[in-house]
Amino acid sequence: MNLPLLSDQHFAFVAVLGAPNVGKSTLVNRLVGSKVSIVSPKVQTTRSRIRGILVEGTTQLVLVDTPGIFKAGRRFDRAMVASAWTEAEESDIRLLIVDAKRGIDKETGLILKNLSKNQTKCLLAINKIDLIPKDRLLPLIKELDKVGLFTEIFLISAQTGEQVETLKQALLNKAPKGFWMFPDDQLSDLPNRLFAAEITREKLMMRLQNELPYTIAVETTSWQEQEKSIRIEQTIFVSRDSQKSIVLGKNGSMIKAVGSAARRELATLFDKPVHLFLFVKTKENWAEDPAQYTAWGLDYNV
Ligand SMILES: Nc1nc2c(ncn2[C@@H]2O[C@H](COP(=O)(O)OP(=O)(O)OP(=O)(O)O)[C@@H](O)[C@H]2O)c(=O)[nH]1
Ligand SMILES: [Mg+2]
Repeated sequence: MNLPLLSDQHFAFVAVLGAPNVGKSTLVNRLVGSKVSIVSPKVQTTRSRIRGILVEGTTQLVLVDTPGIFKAGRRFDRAMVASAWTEAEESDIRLLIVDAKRGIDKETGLILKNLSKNQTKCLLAINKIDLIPKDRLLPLIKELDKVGLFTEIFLISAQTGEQVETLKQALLNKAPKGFWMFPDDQLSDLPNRLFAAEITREKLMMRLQNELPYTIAVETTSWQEQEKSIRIEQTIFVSRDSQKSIVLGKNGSMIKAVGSAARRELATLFDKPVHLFLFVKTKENWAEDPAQYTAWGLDYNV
């Protein structure tokens, strides 16, 4: 494409905020038009900010997907939530997502309280409208409007795409004049090694039950790009030996299923056959290891 003249360029950071599981990552992927952030039916899927980049006309938007905000206890959870609030403060535009079905639950209530304290103006998107009859939305819209923080309200389904284009145009129109910060063909700022680890973590989150998804971390330990394929080695960290056997599964069935799902998706995403090797290691208290925080741009001391 022809780059717009510098004097014509518009640019904005858009922080996408909300309670866990409301559909922030699904929306960011849809707006970018490509998968940049992993999605799962479980809460706390996103663990750090993920930037997706969107270009249209003279405007470049950086959509910042953030971890869901909730009342966090553990150090790692506190770091995730803190990173979401940092993005909220540092962005040009804030977009709050509320789940149409859950409405103003405990987590969203907490977010509204915090935003109100600082009188932070936001755009609001009520998401998952495909799940409830339209007439049931009215009381929720009224209640949210009363909060007095929202300059515009959108009713969307990130999953089906309903009204996402309207929201996108509104975001594009809000971007002030400013130079683009990324190349026009870049979709995300996450390095391939980290993104590949995320894809494997997504497959684990889909399959593991109860607390287990929250006690694992994935690291890409080797990445060899060859002419016709990519060879990737990753380590899955669990915090106790007993969890290792669950991740491996009976006769290795779980790790095999995770590996082949991840490998298939990586091959599509990177447009090359992928050879993926997964190892499972016990690392007690990986969530207390400062290196894990640095890798993901999280603050250890919150
Ligand atoms: N029916 C329906 N489901 C949706 C919609 N948007 C997202 N979902 C589903 O909601 C679940 C959570 O979606 P995510 O995009 O991972 O939510 P998130 O807000 O990023 O979650 P965290 O990263 O955990 O904070 C997934 O199962 C999605 O498929 C929607 O518009 N309609
Ligand atoms: Mg997410």
